[in-house]
Amino acid sequence: MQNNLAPIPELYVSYDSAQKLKLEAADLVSHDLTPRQICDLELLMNGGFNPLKGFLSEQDYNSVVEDMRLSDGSLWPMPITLDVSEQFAEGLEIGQDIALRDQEGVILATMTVTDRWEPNKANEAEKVFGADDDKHPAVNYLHNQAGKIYLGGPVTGIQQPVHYDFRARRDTPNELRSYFRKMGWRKVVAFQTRNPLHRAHQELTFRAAREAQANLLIHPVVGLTKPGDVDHFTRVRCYEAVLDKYPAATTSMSLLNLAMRMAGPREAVWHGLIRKNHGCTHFIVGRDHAGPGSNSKGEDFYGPYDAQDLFRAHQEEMGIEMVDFKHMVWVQERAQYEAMDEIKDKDDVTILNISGTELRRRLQEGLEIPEWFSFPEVVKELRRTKPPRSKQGFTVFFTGFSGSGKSTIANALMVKLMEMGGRPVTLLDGDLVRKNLSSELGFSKEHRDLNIRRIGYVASEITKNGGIAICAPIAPYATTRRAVREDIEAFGAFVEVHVATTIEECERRDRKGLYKLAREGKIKEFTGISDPYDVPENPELRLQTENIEVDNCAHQVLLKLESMGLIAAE
Ligand code: PPS
Repeated sequence: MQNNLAPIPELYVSYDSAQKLKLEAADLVSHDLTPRQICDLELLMNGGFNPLKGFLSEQDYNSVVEDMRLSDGSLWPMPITLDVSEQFAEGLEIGQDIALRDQEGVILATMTVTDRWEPNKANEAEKVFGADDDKHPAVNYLHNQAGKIYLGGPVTGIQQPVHYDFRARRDTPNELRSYFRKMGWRKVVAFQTRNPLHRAHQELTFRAAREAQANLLIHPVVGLTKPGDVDHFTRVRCYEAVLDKYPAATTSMSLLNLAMRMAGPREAVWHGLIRKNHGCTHFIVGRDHAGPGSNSKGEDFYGPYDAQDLFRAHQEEMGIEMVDFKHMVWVQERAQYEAMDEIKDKDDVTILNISGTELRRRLQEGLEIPEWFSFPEVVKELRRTKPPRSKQGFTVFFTGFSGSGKSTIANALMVKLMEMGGRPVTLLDGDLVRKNLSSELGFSKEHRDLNIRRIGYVASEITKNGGIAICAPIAPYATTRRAVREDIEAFGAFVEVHVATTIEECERRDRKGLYKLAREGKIKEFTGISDPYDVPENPELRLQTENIEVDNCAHQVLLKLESMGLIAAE
């Protein structure tokens, strides 16, 4: 198979038309795109999602969800939808043009709204992601982040989203096509990745290209990947180091601003179509490609070879060939990487490998990473951004009823941590936050959520920058706590501590006299009396406080932090 490198259609208008359209679009109703929608829009506009011409119509959406095809029959496995709030959707008329803006308010495109509907999200979760289970990142997004209504319609591109980082490494499909044309690369194997590359990856990609007698494109995703992944800045610096290890002029790297869904088999087919659009002829699909990890029962969402099977079944129609990902291992006696299934003398040699989990553990604990496993430049980069856990920032998030003892324990913990020294400590106590950060808020569900999200935001910034944030709000709603956990876990550990003092005991203590007022109906929506509290199901620690000293409670938290490697036993 050789590539056809003719340009593919883009959705952009010419420069002059774009200037004019931009002025006109300033008067349109605007939708502020989410980070995921910006990624989707970029690939829609530059042809990465060819043959899509905009966000899916209702008919195309139904057909994609049910049959992996657009309503005209073309293969397309992933619903690319514009989700918005009910409130925004209500104000629109069918046929109306809207402006699509990035997060700074820059108009990137206009869209003619041809469709507006309320999707059956549970069905989308089942059919597209395989299960209606919030443990799947895309299902979680669907239920807990995406708006209730979808809008569909053709997009007119005005300008590309601006990227200030690694500009020279970002290529549209047509830019890559013309690069391949210029270089005479008629066969190109694409390697998709969201992880740093180590020696085994370098070996397997090099072999894959050699076997297909093709050139190699390292095509990492730098849009949105799985929560908790190494950030793309670090990864790209690592990739650049690895790029030098390939024979000159055989390999290139380009960054793909894709928002992954971690949809396993469907995602593999989607990735293949996107690479086809970028001018590639081959695509490496590995074991558990774009796998989201395990579901809420602890089982994998997809079988390990489901993605390969689905890709293989469609590769002819897609016009891009699958290359098997070889499981490469280090053979100590021969001091080289070999494909596991090609080693004949397995019993006579020492086979070495380090799993992703083991690598993370070694990085977290500052342990040695052998040279046979990775390149020193890569390890250095990873260590620079991921110091051992005992030097990273983290958040301790106390939750419990009013008067449960959260603030007192949090205070004691703060003092103990400050005594230890090493990292700055900030206490975001419920009452303090309500004075400074959330002074205008009341206790409706909406306001409580806003309050907790603000606390979460500040804590995530502290965590990101290597400090310790101690939060002590009531935080009564499980979904909000989960969202905060996700925000923070992107940067460091989130330690949820449920201060499990019973409501009866809190009411008996009634230190602020609020329970009395709540019983008398003088304070409305009072947690535990007239407003719900979702008991945390799996907190890192649950503290019983009755007849237990504050000092002891704080000490239990310290022990937990120590067992998690967050504070080092010096
Ligand atoms: S929340 O739900 O997490 O936003 O609450 P939080 O910011 O932690 O604020 C709780 C403190 O406000 C006082 N208070 C109330 N609590 C619960 N429900 C109602 N309706 C209410 N009205 C006022 C109460 O003193 C809480 O203080 P703590 O420190 O938890 O005892």
